[in-house]
Amino acid sequence: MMNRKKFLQLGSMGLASINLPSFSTTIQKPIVISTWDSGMPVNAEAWKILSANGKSIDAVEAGAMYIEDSLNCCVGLGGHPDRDGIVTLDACIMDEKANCGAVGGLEQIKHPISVARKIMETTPHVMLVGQGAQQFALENGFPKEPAKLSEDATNAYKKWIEKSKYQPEINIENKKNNGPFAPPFFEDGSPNHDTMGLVAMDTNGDLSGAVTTSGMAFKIHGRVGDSPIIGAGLFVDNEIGAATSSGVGEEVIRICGTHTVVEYMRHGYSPEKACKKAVERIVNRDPKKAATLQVGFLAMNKKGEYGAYAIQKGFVFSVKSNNENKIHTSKYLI
Ligand code: SD4
Repeated sequence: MMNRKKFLQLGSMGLASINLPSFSTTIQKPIVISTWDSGMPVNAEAWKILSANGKSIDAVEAGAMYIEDSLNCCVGLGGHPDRDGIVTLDACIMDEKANCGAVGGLEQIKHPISVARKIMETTPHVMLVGQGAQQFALENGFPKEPAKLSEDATNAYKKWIEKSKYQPEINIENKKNNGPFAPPFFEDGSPNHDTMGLVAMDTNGDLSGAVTTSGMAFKIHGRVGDSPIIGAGLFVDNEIGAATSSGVGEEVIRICGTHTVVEYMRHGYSPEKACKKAVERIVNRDPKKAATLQVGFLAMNKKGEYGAYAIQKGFVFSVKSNNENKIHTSKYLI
């Protein structure tokens, strides 16, 4: 007959054997993931910090700054203007301790991501917008610079102003450019995604994220999307994982998108499945409307596993770790 001591011994062996696989699971770190194929050089910039055992918060800021510097892209002062022809920038940043900072509708400042970080580190607030955000930036030594609309952005704006039709469509691929890695385009061929979201885990296992954008092209002046809103465009929970988004911000805000993704991961879903569940929330609410727009989520969990999901075809994301450096195509729902 089995005595109590033997039972307990067996029991503990049983438990050990159940727990073993998770102890032996290798955590992929450091690692950085970012939205779109334009995330490749962004990841490379973040990697310089991550591979030198730097902190994920520094890595994501450096990645976001890189794309803000590159005026050929649709992010930063070279981005698409609003309907009044003014470039307004949104950004946010969040670290492993849930410290976060954000700016909305910031004009004539090259690095909104660094202003967001400054707000996070030096004020009791999370978000500053418009004039107040600019004033804060200037007072903190960020130089004022005029927007430098890229050629693409200028042409797209000139084309748009002809009809001034307020019907923004984001990130839906032009049928003519539907190769697996073709970026989404406006009718005239210019790229129509304007957002860089990235999430990184450093060698310490700490997660951070950053998002920077010129927002939806030709938006109403003053409009702020999901990108600088913590829980919509970005959310980091260092116990669980982190997520970012791209696409029509209004739809992301309606479901607190990235917070929702992280909560699905908390309940055991993989990053890809968690992103899919969030996309389903948007689509199920209004399938007809969802068919006309794009939203993509990108997420990472604490094991360094990552995944994405979008409403439509065309969302791609970039990954850099010790094992890979490549662009992935996101799965999509409709
Ligand atoms: C916004 N989500 O302002 C952003 C736009 C975007 O690729 O992601 N563009 O709604």
